[in-house]
Amino acid sequence: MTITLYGGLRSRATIPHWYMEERGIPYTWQFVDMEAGEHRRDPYLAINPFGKVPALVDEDPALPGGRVQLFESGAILLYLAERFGGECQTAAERGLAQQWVLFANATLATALFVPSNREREFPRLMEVLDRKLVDGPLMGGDWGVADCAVNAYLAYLPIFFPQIDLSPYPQVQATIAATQQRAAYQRVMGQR
Ligand SMILES: N[C@@H](CCC(=O)N[C@@H](CS)C(=O)NCC(=O)O)C(=O)O
Repeated sequence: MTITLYGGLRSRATIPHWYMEERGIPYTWQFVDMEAGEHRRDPYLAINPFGKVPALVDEDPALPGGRVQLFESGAILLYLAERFGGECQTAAERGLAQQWVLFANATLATALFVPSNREREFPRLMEVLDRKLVDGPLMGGDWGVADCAVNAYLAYLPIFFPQIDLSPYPQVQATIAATQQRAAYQRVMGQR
């Protein structure tokens, strides 16, 4: 079995990369030089025709056709969680994991990275998350795919938006600090 994760510097590839490090999933990291435009030409377009990172290829004779090829960080995360992470084993677990991964990638990411949304949506989401995070991991139990998806975006805040005042959200601040302390997160971010 060979798993290859394709990603660039300071890209969303850090999210599945972090998950694989947390779970001890063996993988090969394939750097895509986005500054040189490698993501927008072959051979990378054969991996993701939309020319975006991350993408993942899982090659295993036991898989139909011998391989699974995926783009979209959320799809990659959910695949890894089910196949290697021991998560998403029931419809209920799968539904909750999908809820949080989609929340992170659609709702939270849009509130952060679309400037016109930031003023209106960001405080609204942060207030609710700040209360929710008091309860610990988002799906209960131990750290998992839902925490990876949401906390990765929270930890982007001091990197991409250091000007945003997070003091009204102490639990969000504590979650970011806890993420930054995780050895697997440090290994991934230290390479960027
Ligand atoms: N929703 C996608 C977003 C992918 C995405 O926009 N990736 C950026 C890097 S973070 C990219 O490849 N940008 C290059 C481009 O659009 O040309 C995901 O979560 O994987």
